[in-house]
Amino acid sequence: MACWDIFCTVVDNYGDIGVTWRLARQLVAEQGATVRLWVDDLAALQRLCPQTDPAAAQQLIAGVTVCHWPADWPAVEPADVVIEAFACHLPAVFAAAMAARPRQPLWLNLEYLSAEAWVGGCHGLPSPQPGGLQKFFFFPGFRADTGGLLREGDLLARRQAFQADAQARQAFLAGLGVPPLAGARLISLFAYENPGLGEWLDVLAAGSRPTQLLVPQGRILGDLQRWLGEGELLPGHGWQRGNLRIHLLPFLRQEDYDLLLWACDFNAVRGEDSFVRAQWAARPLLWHIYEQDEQAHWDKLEAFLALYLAELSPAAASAVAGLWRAWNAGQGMGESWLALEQVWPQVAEQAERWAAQQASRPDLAAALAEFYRNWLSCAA
Ligand code: TRH
Repeated sequence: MACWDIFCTVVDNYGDIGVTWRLARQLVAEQGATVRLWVDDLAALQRLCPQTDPAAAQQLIAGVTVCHWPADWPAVEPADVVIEAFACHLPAVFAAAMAARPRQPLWLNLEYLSAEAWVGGCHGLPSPQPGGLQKFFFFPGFRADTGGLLREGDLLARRQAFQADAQARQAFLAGLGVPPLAGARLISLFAYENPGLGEWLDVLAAGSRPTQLLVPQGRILGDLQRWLGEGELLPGHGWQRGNLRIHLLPFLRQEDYDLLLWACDFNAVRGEDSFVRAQWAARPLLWHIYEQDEQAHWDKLEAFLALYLAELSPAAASAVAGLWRAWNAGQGMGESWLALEQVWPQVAEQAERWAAQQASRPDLAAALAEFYRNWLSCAA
């Protein structure tokens, strides 16, 4: 059974820890691996996984040994596979210990997710390191020439069962303090600050169909508060504006956030991990991409849209692209939301088709395990 070390520095937000925590659990549960997850900020993990003790140097959760990444690195024997997530820098002493190991470990740099075509050409490329160590770039992605997406083996079956079970959905929502509302459309909202929110909420409030908007605590609350014209917004509270009912939720456990995505008819998500999870929910979605220097995120956004919309009619593709561009530009949400409503059935069908297509490929944890096996057999 191979041992893996995964290193994660929490830059900001929750994507880095969200992805590595998910990967660590899946390697244990499905690949029979022994995993140590090194995290520099345990408080961030605690938000996703409340049983985390933020003060513990080491703790076992879901079969993963979660270790605090200390400023003073202790003497630690490196594992068989070492993953540095998102180009975080391994402690120099640890890298030296890797080089000194009788059988050197496989060293992988797990990169950020992108649908851009160049990713396939870089996936799996070696990057020579001092001391004879072998490091490789490992790219998640949507295309066949990448490492795929994180997806637990039973994820789609669990999602389908939940979505087919109206009682389970209702009980879950009731547990969040969200009562059923006849004929309402459910939307979840997780986003960065966005000046375009008000325009969207205006059309939802004025719409002929009731909408329930479920907002876990996060960076969008300032814009929501301004639109509502209220003081501090507290989880558990709700507001009615026209045909729009807004419910503020606490930040959920990562497993419960999946259920929220499955329960909703439309999900506004952000970053990397929630973006992928919303795709597995197989419902129409809206992506607020993480802003990058020199506006590089726009190329990423367009690359994804080109793939995601390829099988839609021009009218439906243009409605989705228009909405996503408006949201990321922070303007034009009113008109583009109304355009999306016109093509909703096609977009909903596409969301299901896309999830099934992506799920027909090997998942990221399986691809990593296979990469390691191949590397071992080449080294033998
Ligand atoms: O938090 P993010 O904005 O993370 C971002 C991105 O990953 C980005 O690519 C990266 O460069 C930047 O961080 C540093 O969005 P993301 O990736 O969706 O991560 C959020 C995590 O939080 C995800 O695992 C889902 C989880 N989550 C919960 O567990 N409960 C919740 O209530 C919500 C809203 C999210």
